Parts: sequence; C-alpha cells; structure tokens
Amino acid sequence: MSYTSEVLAKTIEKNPGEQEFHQAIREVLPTLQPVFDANPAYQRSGLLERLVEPERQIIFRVPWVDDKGQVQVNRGFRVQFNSALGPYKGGLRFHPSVKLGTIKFLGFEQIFKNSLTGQPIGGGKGGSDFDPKGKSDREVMAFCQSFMTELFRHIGADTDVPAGDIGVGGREIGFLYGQYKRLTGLYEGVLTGKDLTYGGSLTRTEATGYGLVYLVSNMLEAKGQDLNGKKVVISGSGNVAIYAAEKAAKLGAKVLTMSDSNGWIFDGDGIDLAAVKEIKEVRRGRIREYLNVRPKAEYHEEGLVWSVPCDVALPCATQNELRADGARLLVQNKCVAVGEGANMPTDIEGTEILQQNGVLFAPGKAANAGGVAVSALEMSQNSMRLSWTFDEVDEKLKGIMKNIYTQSSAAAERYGAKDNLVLGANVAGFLKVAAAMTLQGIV
Ligand code: NDP
Ligand code: 2IT
Repeated sequence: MSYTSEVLAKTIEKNPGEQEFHQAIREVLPTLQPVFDANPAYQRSGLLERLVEPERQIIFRVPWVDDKGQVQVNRGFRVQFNSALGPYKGGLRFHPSVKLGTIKFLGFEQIFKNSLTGQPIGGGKGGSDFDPKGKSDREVMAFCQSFMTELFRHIGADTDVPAGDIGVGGREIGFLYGQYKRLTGLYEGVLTGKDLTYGGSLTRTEATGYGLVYLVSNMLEAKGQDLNGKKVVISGSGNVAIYAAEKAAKLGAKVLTMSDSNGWIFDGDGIDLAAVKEIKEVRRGRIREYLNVRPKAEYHEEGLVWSVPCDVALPCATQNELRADGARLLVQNKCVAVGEGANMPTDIEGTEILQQNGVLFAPGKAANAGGVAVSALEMSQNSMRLSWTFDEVDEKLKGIMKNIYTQSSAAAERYGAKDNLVLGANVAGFLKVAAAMTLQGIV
C-alpha cells in the first residue's frame, strides 16, 4: 500500500462520520504520491500524518436570545489547521448544515489554497450551524456577539484572522469586529472583509468572483480562447456568484443562469445583474423574485442549471452541487471549461467525467483563491495603516491569479499530468507547506 493510501485509510478511520473531510482528503492525498516518491524524507518525518491532523480544534457553545425572548443555542467551531506559512486564515460559515467535518474539509482545502496565493497565510476555517436566513438584524447581532465572546481568545491579527464565507458577509463581519474590539480594546486587522469605513480593502467584495474569472481566462488563453461571446452558466447568487457574473459579463460573456437554495433562473438575454444585486445584496430576498423585474425569464425549482447549454460553467454555491449527472450534461452540451467558485462544488466522480472528456477544469483551491488573496492584502494594508486604490488591488489580484495558474499548470506538467490542474494545484500548494514544515522541525 502506498504511503498516501495508508494515511488516507487511517485518517478516515480515525475521524468517523466526517464525510466532507473524507471527500477532501480522498481528492487530495492520492495526487501527492509522486511528491512522496521523489522525497522519501517526508514520509520519515510523518509529514502527511501531521498535515491531516489540525493543530487545534475549538468547539464551543453559542447561546443567544431571539426576538421572542427565547434562548437559542448553536454550536461554534474554529479549526486552526496549519500555521506553517503564517497566521491561520480562512472564513467563517454560518449555515444550518455546518458540522465539524464541514469545517475540517474547508480548513484542509484552505491550507493548499492559501499556499498557492504566495501570501504569508496558514490555513483555518470556522463557523456555526446558525442560520442567518429569516433572522432580524438584532438577532444576527446577538448571535455574532455571543460567537465572538468565545472566539476572541483564540484569534488575533498575528495568530488567526477569520473572514466571511456562506452566510457571513459585511453585516456579520461588522458585528463580530465590534465585539472583538470591545472585548480586547484592540483596533487591529483581526478580521478581513471589513467595511471600507473601518479598515476594509477595496476589491475584497469582488475578489473571489473576479479572481475566478481571471483564472478561467488564463486557462482559456493557454488554449487560444477567451471569454468574449461565450455562454456562461453560474450557480449561486451570493457574493462569489454575483461578482463572477459581473466580471464575466464585462469580458463579453453572456451569463444565462443563477440560483439559490430554492431554485434557479434562466435569462436568455443575459442576467440583469443590477436586479440580482437588489434582490440578494439589498433585500436579502429569493432568486425567484427576478421574474418580477424580468417577466420573460424562467424560474425552475426542479432540474439543474447544468442542463442549460453553455461554453463555461462556474459552480459558485456550495459543495457537491455538480455531480456525475450534471457533469454528463455539460459534456453532452460541449462545455469547454469549468471553474470552481465554490469550495468542492464538483464531487470526485463529476470531476473525473469532466477531465476524461477534455473539459478544462479549474479546481476551487486555485480558482477561488482570489478572495483569500485579497484578504491577505487587507491584512498588509491594516498592518501598514494605509489603503491602496481599487485598481492597485485589482492589478495585484490579476497577478496572483496568473501566478496560481502558472504554478499549477507547471506542477501538473512536471509530475506527468499535463493540463490536470487538480493535481497541479494540490502539488504546487503542498510543496511550499511541506518545505516550511520541514524547516520548522517536528511541530
Ligand atoms: P453566500 O452566502 O454569499 O452565497 C451562497 C449562495 O449559495 C447563495 O445563493 C445560497 O443560496 C447558495 N447556497 C448555499 N448553500 C446552499 C445549499 N446547501 N444548496 C443550494 N444552494 C446553496 O456565500 P459565498 O458566495 O461567499 O460562498 C459561496 C461558495 O464560495 C462557498 O462554497 C464558499 O465556501 C466559497 N468561497 C467563498 C469565498 C468568499 O470570499 N466569500 C472565497 C472562496 C470560496 P441561499 O441564499 O438560498 O442559501
Ligand atoms: O474559502 C475561502 O477562501 C473564503 N471563504 C475566504 C477566506 C478569507 O479569509 O478571506
């Protein structure tokens, strides 16, 4: 049995019930075997055993009072996975589906993603099974304050810097920041994704979606293509989906679909993004309300956005939203490229079907790294107590995405898997972490 298979089997056995974490390590570990074959010392130093075991996992009670005066209790998590490259860095997810295995999968992915950005950030992730949907602003504030009342003792600008993810946007970051400042007296860059009035960075809101489109453009360019005139299918209608749609349209593509957890819209004239922003960012409404603005568009609660013929597909909602059935539809309809805006949106079978049929495939850890990359730039600006312009940050983001593409495709080629960016991103992300862990001794 190979070293990676052995560690994979042991890790799954040791962490029962954590399906999403199992899936993440099943996808990554086998692709690293060629690196261990070339560096036997890594096995002696138990590098992989250390990598799959978080440095620290914090689980805590989050009690808060709802608008009816009833006490509610949620579970809070922060998994500080790996600090070889810098302070733990990664978002917080508030969604009823959040379990330890969810946060571990996201934290594990984050180690490699953060390494790929070239920025000095380690990997971590946190969150709660709290559902912000349908809650009043006061309820969200009460929850965030209680969440931070435990979390604050574990984080700091130089130790662990959380940010947003599903269900955590500017509003939640503001409430969390206010409570951190009140508890510690520190005005420091302990969270990213802050509003511009108190230390946020220009371009952070747009960064994940824009970065995704930059990376997909790099991938298409290498094959002599671009996004101009392409039909693009997007899932989700949150932060990542909206700014992916905005940049794709700016580069001449036509975005045909968006979705939320209730259903999806199809607009053959191209999605009216101002309408989506008004529904989702301003009113926190449902995507079906799009038909009030564009009555000729379609709304579906059944079926998949992947059934709409397209050139490029960008899954930007959540994990495992693109499986074998969706992948087969994309292949049948001659889709050219898939870029993962979400974390692990394509399952292992779906990914294999796409790759085996020659669809260019950009995995999340490369494709959606723009968000955390600009988070790291926000940390730099906070430390220097200055702020860069939108264009300055956007230019840095473009450079980082280009570098991620170049590193990942070069690693794929070097390890005999040309064009396999799944392997390339895993290997390129891993090499730097492995080198840093080795130099820092057995810790
Ligand atoms: P948001 O909360 O802003 O939006 C999430 C979107 O996905 C919403 O449209 C939501 O619909 C939909 N969605 C969430 N859960 C489900 C589900 N279980 N089934 C179907 N639809 C669902 O989150 P983000 O846009 O920030 O995050 C989207 C993805 O991108 C996540 O995988 C996240 O980890 C990843 N990501 C985010 C980054 C960031 O900077 N924000 C950076 C890198 C990756 P509804 O409103 O109905 O819940
Ligand atoms: O998955 C991700 O990379 C994020 N949710 C962003 C993390 C961050 O720290 O900006």
